[in-house]
Amino acid sequence: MARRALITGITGQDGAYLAEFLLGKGYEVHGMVRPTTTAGFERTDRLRGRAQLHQADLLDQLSIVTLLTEIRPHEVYNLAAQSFVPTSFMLPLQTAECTALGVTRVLEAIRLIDPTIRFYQASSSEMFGRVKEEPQNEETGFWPRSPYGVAKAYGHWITVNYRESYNIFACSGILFNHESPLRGKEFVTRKVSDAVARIKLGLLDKLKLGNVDAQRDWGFAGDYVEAMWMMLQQDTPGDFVIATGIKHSVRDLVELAFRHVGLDWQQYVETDPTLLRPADVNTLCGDASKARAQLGWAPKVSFAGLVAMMVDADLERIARDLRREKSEEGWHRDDA
Ligand code: NAP
Ligand code: F7E
Repeated sequence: MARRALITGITGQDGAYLAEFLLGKGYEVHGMVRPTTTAGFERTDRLRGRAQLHQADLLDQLSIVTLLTEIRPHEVYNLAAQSFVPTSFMLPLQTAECTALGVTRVLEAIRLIDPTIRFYQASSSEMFGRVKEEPQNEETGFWPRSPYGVAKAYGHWITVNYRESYNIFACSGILFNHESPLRGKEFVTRKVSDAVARIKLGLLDKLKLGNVDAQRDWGFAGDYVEAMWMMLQQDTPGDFVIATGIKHSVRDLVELAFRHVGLDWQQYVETDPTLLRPADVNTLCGDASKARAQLGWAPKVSFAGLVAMMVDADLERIARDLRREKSEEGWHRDDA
């Protein structure tokens, strides 16, 4: 009998990659979708007929209880969150309700319905915030710098607490930034790849950015979802940092992305103070030695490979949309 997995946040970037990965492993995949989804179904369309989608909301305890009762999954991957840091400054309470308390709601449902369900919590390097040491590992203390980071720190500790209190197989994956062509366009890597493609195709002339000195440890989402699954296949649950161990600045990212299409970034990029955050995380770099040793996990895609993949995907997508628009215009002219 196939193992059943429930993914909250299946309409997000990681949800799409994880669903595909689990289907490849022979899982029966179920996804939780908010009736008021903001991400929409663009990423889940390709899963049609292969993954089953169900309506529920992390803000609504009974909807989660009902869902677990219906599906009775063997594994739950809690990827749903309000995950954009600037929005968390604007909506700190909504972020706390979803990104922090939402974790407890899922854990409570597991405790009530079936405490043998294995649980993965999508924790974040944003918990390290104003870093206490470099690189950061599972023992590094937290100093979150945004309502999002604070909410994720709560989610991490409640996961540890349910493991220690109720013996639930609960793992916290402390994932550093991971990106892909499916990344939301509000995040800096995709904002850059989309703008570079538009500039190259003559559709845009400027790209406005905030803190270009910020440094991140960026990896490929496809590599990172594999680590989530690996954590739940262990004999004992634990917490793991997932990262490449290499950091780059936003400036490096921009330079590389423009160079990939033969352009000089300095002619197109402007800084905009309105894009600065009330408090930013200036540097992050992870030490994934534990994951490498215990899970046998290692990233496969390099930073340069990731940037090229994202710019090429946006170039292809935008050029395709342009061709479609032109051919539709042609149809309309013929009709007139
Ligand atoms: P994402 O693209 O922003 O996806 C977030 C998902 O959460 C969406 O499917 C969204 O669905 C859903 N969601 C939001 N509020 C919800 C609610 N109240 N109830 C149910 N679903 C809700 O994020 P991602 O990049 O895939 O990241 C996945 C998880 O990993 C998130 O928890 C994120 O915080 C965490 N994380 C991400 C990274 C990274 O670099 N990508 C690193 C560390 C940790 P709708 O809006 O469509 O309803
Ligand atoms: O910003 C700087 C910005 O929004 C990265 C989420 O997935 O990863 C993500 O959070 C850096 C920051 O990601 C712009 O100030 C400069 O220092 O792409 P980001 P993030 O805030 O690191 C973590 C691990 C998560 O868990 C989160 O869910 O880039 N930056 N100029 C900019 N950032 C954005 N978005 N837009 C700019 O124009």
